[in-house]
Amino acid sequence: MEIHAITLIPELVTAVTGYGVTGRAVQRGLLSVVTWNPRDYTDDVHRTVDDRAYGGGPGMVMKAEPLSAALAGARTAAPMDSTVVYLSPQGRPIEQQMLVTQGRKPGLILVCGRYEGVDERFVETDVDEEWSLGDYVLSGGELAAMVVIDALARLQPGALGDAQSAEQDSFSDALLDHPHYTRPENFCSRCVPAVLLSGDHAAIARWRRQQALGRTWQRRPELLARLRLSGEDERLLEEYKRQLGNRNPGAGDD
Ligand code: 9D3
Repeated sequence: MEIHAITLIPELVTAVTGYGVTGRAVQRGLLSVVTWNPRDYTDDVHRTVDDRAYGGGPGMVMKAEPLSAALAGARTAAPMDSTVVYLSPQGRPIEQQMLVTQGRKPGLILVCGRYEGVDERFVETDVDEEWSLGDYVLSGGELAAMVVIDALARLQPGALGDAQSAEQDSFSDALLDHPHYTRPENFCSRCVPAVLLSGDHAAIARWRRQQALGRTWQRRPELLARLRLSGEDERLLEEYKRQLGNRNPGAGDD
């Protein structure tokens, strides 16, 4: 897929294409990232991209004309019907399913704001969707764009190794992961759970599923509430709670 990013700091956004899974996806031609700088679409000597807010108050606002002109540039190069996503604190919190849906399409145009944000008329006329990373304050949309690019890169067919991609089609989005261990068997007097050394692959799969269910129940109960558990999952989770209660006397049992 092609991702076009409208940004005042293109070097920041393109940094993700130089490393790791994202870098390999670009090298393999599975992903391309192209930047468009609103500053290159100004017509005054100062190359002005921001101005004071109507109504007063601190902080500057990104001007609509350079943004719109940069977007027109992006549209000439991007696949037809590319979705225009503005990354902003007012947006819909990003979830994996939104990225899976977007990752199957050929083109995406990301708009990164700086300062207090962009002129609302640009949002009204040019933006299809507004996405947020969550309820905390960043200083601009570039890091959010990098997050989206990273998450989309690893969803492109062929971007991950075989082992990783096989793991992806399973239930991995819905539950938190189980714990992982590697050598040595004993680290700071803490041993690897015996079942993982047993060679009993069915028992290992059961233990991992139980850990995933139990940790999700403890740490992210709202994720568990979205699911309809099988009878086997219910039993595994009940056993997890019971074992926890035994090691933690007096704890609640809901
Ligand atoms: C402290 C500034 N705030 C004024 C009350 C508003 C504000 C303006 C601009 C807060 C953040 C930003 C810049 N943020 C983004 O561009 C951004 C963002 C974020 O801050 N949090 C979560 N997701 C995102 S996506 C883009």
